[in-house]
Amino acid sequence: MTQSLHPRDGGAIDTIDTDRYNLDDLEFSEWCRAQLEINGALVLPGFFTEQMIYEVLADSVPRIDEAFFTTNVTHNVYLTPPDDQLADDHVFNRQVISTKGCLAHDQVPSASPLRTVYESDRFRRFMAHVLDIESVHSYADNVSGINVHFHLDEQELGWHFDNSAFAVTALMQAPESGGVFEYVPNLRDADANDLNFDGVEAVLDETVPDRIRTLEFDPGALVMFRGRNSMHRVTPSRGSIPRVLVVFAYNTEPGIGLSESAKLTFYGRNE
Ligand SMILES: O=C(O)CCC(=O)C(=O)O
Ligand SMILES: [Fe+2]
Repeated sequence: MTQSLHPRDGGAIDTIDTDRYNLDDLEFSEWCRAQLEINGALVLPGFFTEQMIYEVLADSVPRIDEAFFTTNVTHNVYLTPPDDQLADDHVFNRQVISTKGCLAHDQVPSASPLRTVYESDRFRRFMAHVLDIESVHSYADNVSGINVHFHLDEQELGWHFDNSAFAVTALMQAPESGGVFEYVPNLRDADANDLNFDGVEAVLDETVPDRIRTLEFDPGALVMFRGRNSMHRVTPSRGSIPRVLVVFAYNTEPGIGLSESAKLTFYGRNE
């Protein structure tokens, strides 16, 4: 049967392709866990349905003007303020550029399939199992949970380590070219306070190209990665089609939300 591309006319839509991926199959979750551990990243192609992609793009691309754009923001790879005890060209202080637009959680329509997925207990149980943690929880603020990122022509994310222990993303639209996710698995051990200056510097100086891996994924893929220890970037998008990527953000504990100042930095507002 041909699926309608206007699912709202016919009620709720399918979001996750559960014919292809059985989220309750423990053997499958174990396999995903092993992939994540070995590679620092897991890609499940075609995880989200075409209907869902259609809906998300229809809900978000026409509202690109409402996104908060950070252009020419520079940061170090550790996403911390500079250390003025160290030289400007010390790897800790070296600046890279990130530019992107973001629709925050409270800008995602209440009927969006993104909310269905984000709130799904089944999806959460699956992720907790893959991540080998007890449970995952929503952010206790109005902006962090679901974010829709846009990269217009020439926009990119510079090399960085994430603050969060894990990331869950879903590509909705690829640009004409560029917008490639590159990463270096397990470049440091954040829990051991290891910043690995030499390793990071070698990547920034492009002296170790063979250590850099490309994560290939098409629209509809679910991507999970451990960005706290695996340094990563997204190369500049090229062309008039924006890259559209959804980030689902969770915490390992309930009740955690962003501070007012962090909201201002990342979302341009403190409400
Ligand atoms: O756009 C992506 O694929 C990755 C996003 C990312 O690394 C981040 O938001 O920290
Ligand atoms: Fe990241």
